[in-house]
Amino acid sequence: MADQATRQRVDVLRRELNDHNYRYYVLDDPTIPDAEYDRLLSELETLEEKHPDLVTSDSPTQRVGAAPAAGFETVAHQVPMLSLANAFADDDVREFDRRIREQLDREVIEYAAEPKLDGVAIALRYERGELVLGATRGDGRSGENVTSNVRTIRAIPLRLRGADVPSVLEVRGEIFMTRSGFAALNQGLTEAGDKTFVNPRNAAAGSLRQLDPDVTARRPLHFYCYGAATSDGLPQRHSDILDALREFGFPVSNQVERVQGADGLLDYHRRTLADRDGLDYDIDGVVYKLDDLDQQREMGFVSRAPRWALAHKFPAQEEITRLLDIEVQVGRTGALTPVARLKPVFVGGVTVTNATLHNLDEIRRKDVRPGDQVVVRRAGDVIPEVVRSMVEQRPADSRPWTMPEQCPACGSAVEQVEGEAVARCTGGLVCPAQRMRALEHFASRTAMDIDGLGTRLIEQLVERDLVKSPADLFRLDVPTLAGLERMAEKSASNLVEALDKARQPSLARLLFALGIREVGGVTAANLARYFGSLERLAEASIEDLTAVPDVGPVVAEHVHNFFNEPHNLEVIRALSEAGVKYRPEQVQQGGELPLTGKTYVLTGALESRTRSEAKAALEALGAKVTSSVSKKTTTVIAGSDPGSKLEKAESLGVPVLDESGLDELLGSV
Ligand code: 9MJ
Repeated sequence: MADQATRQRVDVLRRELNDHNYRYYVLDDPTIPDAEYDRLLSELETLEEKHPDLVTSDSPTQRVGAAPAAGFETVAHQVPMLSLANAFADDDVREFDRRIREQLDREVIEYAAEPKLDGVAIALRYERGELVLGATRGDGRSGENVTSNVRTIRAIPLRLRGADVPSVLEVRGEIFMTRSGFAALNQGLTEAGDKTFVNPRNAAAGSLRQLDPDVTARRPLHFYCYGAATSDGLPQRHSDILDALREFGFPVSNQVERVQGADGLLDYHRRTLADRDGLDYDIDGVVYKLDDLDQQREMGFVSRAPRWALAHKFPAQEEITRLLDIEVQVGRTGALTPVARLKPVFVGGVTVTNATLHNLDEIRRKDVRPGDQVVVRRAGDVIPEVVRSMVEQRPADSRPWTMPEQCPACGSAVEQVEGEAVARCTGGLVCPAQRMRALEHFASRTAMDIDGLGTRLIEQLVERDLVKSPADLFRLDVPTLAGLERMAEKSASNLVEALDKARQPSLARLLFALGIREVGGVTAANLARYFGSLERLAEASIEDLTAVPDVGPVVAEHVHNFFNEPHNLEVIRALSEAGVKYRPEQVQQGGELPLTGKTYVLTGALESRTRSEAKAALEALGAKVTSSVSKKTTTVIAGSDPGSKLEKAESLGVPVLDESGLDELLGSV
């Protein structure tokens, strides 16, 4: 007798499996990967084997598949559609071959080996050469009549080719969706705001079970055949039957091979697994079949699976595990990447403990939260990724994840620029994750131009903790440097000399050397010329900054964020203390062009030009054209129906010109 706990477990498993079956077969919307379903089913099978008194007629172990959905007529298969015994390990395959050799009393067995397509099994009946019925597998004895949908699949011939066709032929095969077709379909569904499919197999199943064949017709479905229900009038070897079916007009995978013995089977499995990621369709294993039909008959069946065939599965590419935490990694450029820490899980042939989550947008889109049960996918050599969360299993008090506001490596503020997916640490100069790169840039020829301070040397200085921030460079002395690898007294004193020389950079060089995001040499020179000193630049508002030639709102935000980070101000102070004094710049807010340094705002409709033409004409004369009015605005140019910008100009006392004024301005300068 089974104990209470076992009874309860059996009940739970049955309920869950029935739910999953319903979701899979009726709703076409599974919530767990196949491997997880298989595990639950095999757990139930094991328990029922141990306790036969617990078996009930409605147990999911007592049938294959589920009731057909309303809308399709049920058809009985004249020859049942078989299922295949599964193998995962090489030993299972050797055992399969050993049993056949023993029963047939042969030394070497010849097999047909085929890829195992991951789609929807289908039976196609041809009478007098014409397609009369397409039926799904259903429970193997009867399935759904989906003829009108099947007829829309162009890979399936409506009439057999050739003059000499059998009076009745039933062909079996797999309808599937290509990966590229699946990606395109999902993209279209996303754009239309519709629900997407989880994988190509579900997309194929969902497409085939559309009640409107027009919808099926628009889906990128494909078909490969892998056998016939009867062999009347057909060759006596399975591989020859496939050739004959090809002649009748059916697509057959070009990966079908004839191989010998267990070694031949295992070699085929290895080669096909290696090819798996290069294919444009999903395969979840390979299928071995005794090639000789007489030998097939001799081997016979156990329950509903033939003893002459075996499905040798590949490792699952999707598994479920718990998302223990979302951690943030800081890259060399300061980009923050969220990384999923996972409860270790065996997927795609390896144990996975981390997976990428890409960025915050991605996490939000997928609504992935720490503590969730998540589906992890690892295909081939691709980095494992979190595909989705099992939202329905989430505790009620769970909260969405947010990006930390401080860099986990250095504590500096994190910036998330509008419209950019990536969040970044603003402490490039002090952040240990970015130190190497920041120092390399600082010392480089176009920045501080410190001769002799190359990557190798910086690496040593950072590794030995001799240099944490740029100011530390200027405190290095000859004995310390001479003690490093590949350094001698002479090269050490040369470097100290070079550092000394670098103590008087131009403001532009120093600014560029600080490595502010998106501030290249030209922008640094413009900023230097416009503000004249670091102090003034540090105090500039976003608006002040956008008045500088070449500086748009994004660069302005980076500069502003940089000077608002106390760590960075500390670095600048330390540089000054270490004797770095930049040469002051002649402030030059008017440049070479007549309107350089002037800021205009355009509002309302213009008559003789569009607003963007007017903007281009002003910019060509060195002006900045911005979209909002402030007291820094030189002049507002107002066309007809100007709206609130004109009001704002008037309230701030900013001069206003009409279009004829603009004509004069453009003509007069
Ligand atoms: C698939 N799924 O590719 C069979 N299959 O043969 C191949 N399925 C099969 N053969 C007998 N290649 C029953 C199922």
